[in-house]
Amino acid sequence: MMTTDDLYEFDLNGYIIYRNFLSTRDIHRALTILKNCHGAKGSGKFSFFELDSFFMELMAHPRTIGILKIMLGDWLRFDHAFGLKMTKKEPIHENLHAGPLQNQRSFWYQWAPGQIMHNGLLKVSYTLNDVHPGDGGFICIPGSHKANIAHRPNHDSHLVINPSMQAGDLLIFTEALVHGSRQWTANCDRTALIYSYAPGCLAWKNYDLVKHNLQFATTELQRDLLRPPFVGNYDEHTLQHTGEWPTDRRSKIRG
Ligand SMILES: O=C(O)CCC(=O)C(=O)O
Repeated sequence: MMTTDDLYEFDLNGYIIYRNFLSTRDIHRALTILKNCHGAKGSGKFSFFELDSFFMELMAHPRTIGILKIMLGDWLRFDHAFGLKMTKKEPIHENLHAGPLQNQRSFWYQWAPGQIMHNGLLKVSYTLNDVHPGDGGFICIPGSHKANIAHRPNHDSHLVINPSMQAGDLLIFTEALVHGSRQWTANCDRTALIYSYAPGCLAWKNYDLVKHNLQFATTELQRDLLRPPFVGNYDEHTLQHTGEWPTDRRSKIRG
């Protein structure tokens, strides 16, 4: 699900774009549902799970989960999600944020001996409109997920890029990458769906604020991805070994 070329690209840059990931039908479906959505002032954020079952299906998209299993391990979990709707008329707070070991060390990127990739929080962003050079939207400093100097350049630094994309492209980036948003300037609206995933031991967002999404889950995989963070699954009365990996549940996460 992730080729050596993909791994090399992600390792080098801290992000990767899978082109033409969503079908025209899916893009159309999502945009139709989101037609009347408005992003919050200053950030463009909105919530979407309550709007249609399509967004839960996208959370458990088989190809995405296959890629994420390589990046986060089989025991990955969904952490949180939001949509972004930006127009050229509504100003947003332009910014760069995140980076290696930021947010209580929950943003990490590391390779272990044996060529296994380890990630903390990851973002998966479905782009629902074209992004041409200079349009604004997602920005990042490629390679900054491996930076050794605690330094945050300005969001208009020459080190910052604003990648071009087409509707239906999928952008995946590690939160260890210094990234952010730039003012949207194109005539069309910017609409993106951002899903965040974590290794099964980690919650970035307070689970009390996320668990209500379980009411929208309709499949076992969706419910499994929405579980709280944990690894051990035993109590003191059972004879399982301490720290045993919960293989019974792991086998249910299928890409
Ligand atoms: O896509 C964007 O504009 C930025 C997204 C972002 O900063 C984030 O998800 O942390």
